[in-house]
Amino acid sequence: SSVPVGLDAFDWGFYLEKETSLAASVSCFEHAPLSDYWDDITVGMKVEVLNTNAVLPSKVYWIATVIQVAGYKALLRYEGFEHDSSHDFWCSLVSGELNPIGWCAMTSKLLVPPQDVKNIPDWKDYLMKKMVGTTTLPVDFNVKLKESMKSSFKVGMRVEVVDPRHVSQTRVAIVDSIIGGRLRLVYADQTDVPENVVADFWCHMWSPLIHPIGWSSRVGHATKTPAKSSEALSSSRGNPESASLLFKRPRIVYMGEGFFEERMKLEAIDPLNLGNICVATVHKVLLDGYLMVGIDGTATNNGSDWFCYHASSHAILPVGFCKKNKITLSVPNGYDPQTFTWEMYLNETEAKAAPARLFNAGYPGHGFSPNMKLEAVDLMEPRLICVATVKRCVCRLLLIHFDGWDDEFDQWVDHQSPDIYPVGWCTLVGYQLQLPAGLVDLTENQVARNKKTKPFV
Ligand code: MLZ
Repeated sequence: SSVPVGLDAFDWGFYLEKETSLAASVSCFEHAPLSDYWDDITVGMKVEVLNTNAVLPSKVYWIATVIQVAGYKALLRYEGFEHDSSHDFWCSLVSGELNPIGWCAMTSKLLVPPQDVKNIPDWKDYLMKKMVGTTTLPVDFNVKLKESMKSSFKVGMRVEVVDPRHVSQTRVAIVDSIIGGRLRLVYADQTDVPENVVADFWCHMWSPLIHPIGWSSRVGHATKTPAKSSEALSSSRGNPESASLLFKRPRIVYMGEGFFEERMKLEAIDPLNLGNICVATVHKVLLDGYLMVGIDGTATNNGSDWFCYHASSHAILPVGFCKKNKITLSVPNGYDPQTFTWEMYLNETEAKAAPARLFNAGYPGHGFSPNMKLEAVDLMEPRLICVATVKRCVCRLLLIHFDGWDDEFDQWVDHQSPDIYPVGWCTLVGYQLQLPAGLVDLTENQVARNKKTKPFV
């Protein structure tokens, strides 16, 4: 699959209005550029921006106020329009088009008021009053933006990545391209894929699915042995390993007495169906706090669908979690969800529940709430980043719904997942955003149409 670029920016502003939704704030996304600085971006702040409400041969600028912030986008109103919202416009805060107050003076640009504002006799006096006590963009905003877009991974580096077709093992892959901290990984060994196809995988550099070379053998995880004759061996000579420092480390867990044990039962997000939280078993305890977990009652009984979760992962949950949080627990085949009880099941299987204290339940809170919009990776097809909505928040977990798609596509993710992004992120990094299903045609037409006509009715 090719690199998904080339875009007509989705009109998030119109869409949010139509859906009467808010966008989750950039500050909710720790891994997103400028996340740490987003508290400086507030409604009411003033900026200098191109004045499109002017008929002059050269470019002129004007002061505008931020009326609303939605992810990386801001709704702006030129100074002078007061309560008249009819000229409001959406603009990206990170496209370089917005400048701090004083920028025009410093760069000898002309500030010219909008031609449709006619009732202000003394602009100087008006502005003096309006500017009292207001804030503007930090002067180093664009410098910080550039800095926070840097990635420590480099094209050509080798990593170990979970094999999506055989989730209990990892395989070696080479970083082929990097967009916004997301890596396109191409498997080193392509001998098991059809000719003319390049098997690849997309994930964020902080994804729990990727590891430094040597990780699998160190912790005791299965790994795909490359075909002897494959190019993998020769190409590995030219490709440096990525230093383990680059990877997100899971928090340290103490594996002494009273840790997870084989055969212990728990609830776990199904790695192949991320909308389901299932009855599950610890099948193996690896080193460094990693566990091989299997969903109970699945067709394959050979361990090929066991999945590696770290003990601190959001994806494993104590017995009773679903009941407590009014989530439908997916029970093993042959059991009735209506009558299933853990007590009975533990009895029947002669197993113990993993003690609740072993799970990473604590979290300091987050800024997400239901109905907020965002851009989210479809983890079942991780090349795709889609228009999405937070449907539920349960402790650390968010249930992500993909707009226009059936609930079957919903996915539980951690609030700190590197696979969810603020509104406007795709445009910022230059990645294709998947539009809500069913909206595609409308949006294509809209590009050709005058921006101010209502596209979604
Ligand atoms: N090939 C898949 C794509 C689904 C993508 C959904 N993203 C939310 C299908 O059409 O089923």
